[in-house]
Amino acid sequence: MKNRLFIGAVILLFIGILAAGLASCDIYSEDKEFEKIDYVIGVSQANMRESWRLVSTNEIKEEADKYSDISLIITDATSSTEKQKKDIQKLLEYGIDLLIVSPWDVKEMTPIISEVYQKIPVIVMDRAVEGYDYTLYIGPDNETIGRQAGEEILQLLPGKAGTVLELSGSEYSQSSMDRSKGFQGVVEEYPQIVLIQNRVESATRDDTEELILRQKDALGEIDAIFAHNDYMARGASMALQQLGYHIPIIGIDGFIGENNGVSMVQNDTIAATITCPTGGKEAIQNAMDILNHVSGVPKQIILRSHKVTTKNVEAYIDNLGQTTLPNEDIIDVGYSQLGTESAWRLANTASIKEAARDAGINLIYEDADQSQEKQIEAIRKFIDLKVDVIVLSPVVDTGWEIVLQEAKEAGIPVILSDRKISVEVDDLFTTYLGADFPEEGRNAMRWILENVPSDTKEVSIIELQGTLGASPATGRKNGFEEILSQHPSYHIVYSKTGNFTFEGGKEIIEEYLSGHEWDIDVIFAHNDDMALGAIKALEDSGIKPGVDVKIVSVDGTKEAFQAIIKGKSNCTVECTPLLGPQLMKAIKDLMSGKELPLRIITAGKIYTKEEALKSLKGRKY
Ligand code: GZL
Repeated sequence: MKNRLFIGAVILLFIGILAAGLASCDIYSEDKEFEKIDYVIGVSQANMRESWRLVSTNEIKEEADKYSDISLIITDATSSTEKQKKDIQKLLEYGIDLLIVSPWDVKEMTPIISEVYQKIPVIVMDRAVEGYDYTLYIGPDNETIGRQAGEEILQLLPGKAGTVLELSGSEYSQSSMDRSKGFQGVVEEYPQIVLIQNRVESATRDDTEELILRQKDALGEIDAIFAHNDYMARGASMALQQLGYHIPIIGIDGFIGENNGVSMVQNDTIAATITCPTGGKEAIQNAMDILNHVSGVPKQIILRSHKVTTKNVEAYIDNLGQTTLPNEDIIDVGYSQLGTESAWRLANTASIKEAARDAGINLIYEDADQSQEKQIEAIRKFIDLKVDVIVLSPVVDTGWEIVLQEAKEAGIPVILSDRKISVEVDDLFTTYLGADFPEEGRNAMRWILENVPSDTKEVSIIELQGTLGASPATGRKNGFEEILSQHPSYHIVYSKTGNFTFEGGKEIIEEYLSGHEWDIDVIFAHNDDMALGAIKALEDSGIKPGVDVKIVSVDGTKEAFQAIIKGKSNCTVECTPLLGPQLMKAIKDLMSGKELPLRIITAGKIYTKEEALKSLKGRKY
């Protein structure tokens, strides 16, 4: 908590500087008494030119207004990385407690943000920096937004045929590239659709209007236009109006208010817009949880976007006005857990049961012993019981469409906990809460590169895979191989599934030993239990695990820590099973009418001997 006099001095100093016009920053603490200010939150905004950023900043201010004990200091980098670096330095000098930053140039800002993260909590918004050196990332899924725009453009083309003009933003804009990827992924499935791409570097209304006017002779061929934001959509619409053309347009951002996307759909200026939420409100809500050390703050919050069309615009606007009411009733939750195969799973179940008890939520628990059939039966049982919410930890990622469609028709929302599913339509579940599995696999291979040299001999790796078709196994394998493929002197020479169990890991090594002279440098196990099984098999054969062969695994269980401390294993990549608090918060938010993010992503650290020694005492799992 800050010294109140100090905070008062900071704010007065800032107002002084502001008055002198020496800084393009703004104190935002209207009507707040300095002596009540406990936290100062610095906001480094990339610019205040783009309307999307103005909306983001206003949402931050509006949400901050609800807390009497915080003050904001907002800086405007005016789209300059050099200035953003200076702004952040200045904010640190004024002693802010937490930084919210929307980076202008992600690559340039990553090291700066990483440095700040060593000192105070950092919330990154809108554009994700590389790696995980921040407290929380909040942003949209631009590839999904592009895919939604593609699905909408198909509705505008009779027979799914015609010529589409895509007006994209700067080639240096990650969000624009992601939107194009999602959009083109849809339209390229239809050979009768011809796609013409034009880039508007500034992504502004005026430049778009000029571009369309310049292209007036070619407009006769165009059947629909997709613009990467609503300002460009408006510019295109203004040009078409001047030229007397009526071509349907789809935009992105979806704000309310004159000349904004939703209002343009409402008055038929454009055919549809895809909302791109800013996360400003969520940034302040999570900032307060972080500053008050509330448990369950995730690593990433990926916000949900909606298609707003002439058909649903009125309902969309009505729904926006819905206030969220705290849910006082007992919430009944049907929870289908996949099994008891590992220490991770046992800790995961315990965390969820404990959190449900603490939250006063009635949890109806069904264990499936790693059987998808039993999970489907459990979901049908929950539907018959008319529970409020279904939580599913899916043993594999396919084969869920039918039963989840039944839940949807019964009006019961489904939350995916821990593992993902692959479904064509993304309205069969409300949100996914779990880890970034490919990143865990990348981290495992990065550790090998740093700790197992290949300069004198090529490195042979055995991979102990998790359950085939399960998202953590698929994701970790893909992430591991993504890095491996860049280093030709490292090879996976043997890879089998141990189904995430101790016995499974042990049997793979015994099988390998029965047919080969031991020539393995590293074992990569998709979870700690299989690594521990492998250690047993190695010791039974007189091979020193952790010495004769390095071992890296995933989960971060205390048993893995103990093996690492004894020198029998070398590294474990944490994947927290303690999802209970976040899951219950999501359920309560859902039941009070709040919209849940598309994905809530947890993250973990990498533990070797030194970190394991420091963290073993008090380890919860
Ligand atoms: C990961 C989880 C995996 C663990 C294994 O989220 O699904 O399943 O890594 C567990 O230990 O069996």
